Amino acid sequence: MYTQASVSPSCPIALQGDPTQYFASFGSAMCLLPDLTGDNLIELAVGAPCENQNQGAIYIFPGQKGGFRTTYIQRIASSQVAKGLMFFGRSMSGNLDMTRDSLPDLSVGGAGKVLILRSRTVVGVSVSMTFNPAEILLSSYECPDADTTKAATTIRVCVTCTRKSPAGEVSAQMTYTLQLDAGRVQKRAVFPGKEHSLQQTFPLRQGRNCIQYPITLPECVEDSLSPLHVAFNFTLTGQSVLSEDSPTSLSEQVSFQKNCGSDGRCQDDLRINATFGDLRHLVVGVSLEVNVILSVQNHGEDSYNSQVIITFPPGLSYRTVSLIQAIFVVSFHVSSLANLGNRLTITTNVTSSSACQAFNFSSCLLAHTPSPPSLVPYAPSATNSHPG
Ligand SMILES: [Ca+2]
Ligand SMILES: [Ca+2]
Ligand SMILES: [Ca+2]
Repeated sequence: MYTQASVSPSCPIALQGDPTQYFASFGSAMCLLPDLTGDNLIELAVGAPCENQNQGAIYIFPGQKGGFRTTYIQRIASSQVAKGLMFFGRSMSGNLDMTRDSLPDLSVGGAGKVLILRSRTVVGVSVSMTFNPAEILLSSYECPDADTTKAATTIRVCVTCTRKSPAGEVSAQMTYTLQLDAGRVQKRAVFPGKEHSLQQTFPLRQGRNCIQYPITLPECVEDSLSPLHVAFNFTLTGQSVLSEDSPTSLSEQVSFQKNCGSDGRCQDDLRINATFGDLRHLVVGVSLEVNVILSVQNHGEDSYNSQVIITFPPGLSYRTVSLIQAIFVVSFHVSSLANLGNRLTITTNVTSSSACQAFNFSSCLLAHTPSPPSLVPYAPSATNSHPG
């Protein structure tokens, strides 16, 4: 009696090897492998024995829920395992442990040879970074009283390593880099040895592996608003391999203590004053420059991201700003065609991220704008002629 098989002919996914390899005979041999990646899902090995002029190669496709990923995680070419071996990958068997380490091996057949490829222990890592103290204290950074030789904080990085393979030894070297103020041009902090970054290698063991370093601030810190970013990056070498879902970097930050009282909130009280100095009259067409003298005072707690916005009429164009002792001199060019009327008004506004409200100040100056002359030179138009 004929019974219809339950195999469905539909093929929702297609696996593919190196797309630049033609006549590869991809799929000549296939075998299922026990989990190699440490996620408890089986893998698939596919042979392509005619790749590279019949030298051959094999591909490993990782398992995923309901099937296999269509992108391979490893390609092993014949030239990587044996010199001159032809048709590598024309037969395969994956359910064996020839090396007796309880980790699955894969035997791959070629022309006249069978090779055993052994799998390695997969390890997963998680990384944590802490600082002690958790905040850089005012006494460590606020000049002139700061003791810049003492550690401002101590960083501790812990790497927790777990074996993801069901068996096997963890054997790996971790090479890490730690960077202070990563991505910032003006670095504020250093490790012992006065370096902004350091690189070290240590043998990674199962369980917690911790390192710690003191961090010092060798100079007065001007920008205490931006926290100190620390970047940790690492690579693994050795017999064990890192699982796909493990991180290879971590970035954390430590803030500077704010000088803003017990409530932890900074409330500044900014005032601004603007004058034109001794200048009493501005004659448009005669004075080509006008200076605004600005002074900003803070009557409250520390101010952050403080900024001054100056509003000025058309006809003036901003030139420079210079700091002379505690005042700013802002220079403007005055166009000889500026139409200022009889009064030049400049509005200044000071604000910050810690301000309750912005503070405005307007200053004005008598201006003399000559009236446009009523007589204009007569210029007969050469083009305005009527053809006869
Ligand atoms: Ca797997
Ligand atoms: Ca084995
Ligand atoms: Ca406060």
